[in-house]
Amino acid sequence: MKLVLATNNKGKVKELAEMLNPLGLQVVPIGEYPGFQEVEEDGETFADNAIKKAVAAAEFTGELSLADDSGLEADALNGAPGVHSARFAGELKDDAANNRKLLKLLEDVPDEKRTGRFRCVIAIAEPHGRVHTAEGACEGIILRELKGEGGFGYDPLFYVPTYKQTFAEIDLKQKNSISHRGKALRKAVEILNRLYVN
Ligand code: ITT
Repeated sequence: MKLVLATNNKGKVKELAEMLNPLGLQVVPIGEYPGFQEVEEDGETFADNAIKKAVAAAEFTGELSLADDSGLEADALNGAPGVHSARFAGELKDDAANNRKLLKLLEDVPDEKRTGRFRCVIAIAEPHGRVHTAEGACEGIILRELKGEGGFGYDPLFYVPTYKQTFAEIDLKQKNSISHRGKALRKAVEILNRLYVN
């Protein structure tokens, strides 16, 4: 059975594939379906947007589809960038510009108030059928400067106290073991195993 990954974010694809490939489903990125139009992510919650992306992909491809909507919430910014994480600094999705904007907004925020979390909602949609969701969160500290070369997005600013490292300093397997996406994915894998894996 095919499982379409309804994301154009290469960082997400790597992390999702690492955990989904062992299932025995045929995991196919949406990029392999020419003509699929990126949906407008105008939902108020991660769940709204994840469902919208998964349903659009399932209807376009006629295959079981999985989408991820995720983002970083800074407590000192009342939860921003949140659902606007990908385009925080402007219309283009620009990780470097997003990180610069976040650093600027948090410039005067003292260390003890630089708390935040990544959140992720994964939606799995059948073509014209059921939709399932699974969520995960990971608490951390937003640093004052970038640290580490790996990962994507806000990873170099997101410090995990238990590892004493940022998400950009740990490897993909370690990140999946504690991250928002890893937690949501483990729940999604349970759903896939129960309902769709023979
Ligand atoms: P798709 O909609 O195609 O999946 P996207 O990047 O636009 O790709 P989102 O709308 O869910 O996806 O935005 C998620 C943004 O949140 C992402 O672009 C990063 O800036 C940030 N983000 C989410 N998970 C992250 C992670 O694990 N590490 C670093 N940044 C992350």
